[in-house]
Amino acid sequence: MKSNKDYIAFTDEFSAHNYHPLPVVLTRGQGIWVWDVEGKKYLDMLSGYSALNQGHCHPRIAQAMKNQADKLTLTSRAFHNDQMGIFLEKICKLAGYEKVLPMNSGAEAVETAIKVARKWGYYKKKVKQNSAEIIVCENNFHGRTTTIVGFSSDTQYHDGFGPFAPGFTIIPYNDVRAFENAITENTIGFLVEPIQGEGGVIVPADGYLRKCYEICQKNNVLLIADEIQTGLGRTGKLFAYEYEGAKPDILIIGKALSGGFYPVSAIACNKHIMDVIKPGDHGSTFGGNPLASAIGIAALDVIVEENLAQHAYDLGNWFMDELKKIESPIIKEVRGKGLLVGIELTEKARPHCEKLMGLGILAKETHEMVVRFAPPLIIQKEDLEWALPKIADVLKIRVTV
Ligand code: IF1
Repeated sequence: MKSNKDYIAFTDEFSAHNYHPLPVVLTRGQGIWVWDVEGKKYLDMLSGYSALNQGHCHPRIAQAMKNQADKLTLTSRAFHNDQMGIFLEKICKLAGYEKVLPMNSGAEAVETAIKVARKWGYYKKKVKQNSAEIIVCENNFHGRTTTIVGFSSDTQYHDGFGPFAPGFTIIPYNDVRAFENAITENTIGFLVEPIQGEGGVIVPADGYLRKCYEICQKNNVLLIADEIQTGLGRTGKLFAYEYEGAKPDILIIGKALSGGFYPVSAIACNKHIMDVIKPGDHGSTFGGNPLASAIGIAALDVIVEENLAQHAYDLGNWFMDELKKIESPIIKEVRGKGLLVGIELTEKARPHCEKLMGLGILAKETHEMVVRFAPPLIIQKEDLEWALPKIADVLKIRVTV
């Protein structure tokens, strides 16, 4: 039997080195647990960056995928299929919008939102052609395409990938005045994460999103919420914007939209925005395919029928209260919403993630100093009670001398 080390050495031979994963090779996942190639079991506290809100290999989604995989997987959009309408109706009813444009990766959905917003700007707001501006926030993460990294404030994400698309204004996050002052006659959208995940689980002040929503309404600017990570129950509401009553003009979803089985993403908005898109304006080979749609239908049913948002709300609050009881010289702040939790340390988080791995807990550092805990939303209190003493033991001790 090959060891973790053997697999890593073998894979490194052929793989681009575009990640620095923990030295663990996973071979099986079930619910909140994963196993490595040496048979060791781990509690997954990352959930595929919130694509696995329903847990690994959720049987109901797996069954939906298997049934559809034997029937029809792809038609292209040159023809209709019998699954897409059911899927898009479910999103519209759940999220409260009239129209959906289905895509694949999160970045593609963000790009789609940018294109739809710009076209709305030119044809509905009557902004001068090719002068549309979209306001974004420092520390944003919206994906890895060159348009998107072009407005990232993180040098690593855009170093060496220029030149970049114009038309984006970067402002500080959680600063209403900065947002209001950045609006010009050409501003057509404000693209924002309700909580900045990769930015280090940055939760803005209460009322921030609501005030931005009101400023958008006043200035005829589209509020574009990237809920690819915060959506679908993760923060204790179906969508994080619900905490603020700041319903976006364009909602972007992905990740858990498929329960981790398949890249499925979408944007949702109302007809007066989506009707700027005419046949042939936009699309993709796999967008809205019957397999993705069948998986998405089941993934959404699981989130609703297992009441995952409320569960994340109740358990997340208890979990954060417990984490705040840990007395440690290196814990600077415990923050988050629902089961999107970050612990900011006064030193690098990576060594602590490596120690947690040794204790059977998989977590990932973000922005160097933050340990992110985002377990599948199906996790139970006793599972977190199992993890808490281990987390406390690791985070009580300084690693860097
Ligand atoms: C990586 C981060 C998380 C996202 C939000 C769009 C996308 C993501 C809010 C794009 C994707 C993933 C991408 C993955 C790591 C992970 C990540 F660290 F990069 F930022 F989750 F925080 N909007 N996030 O979080 O969706 O195209 O990936 O489907 O690129 O390393 P995607």
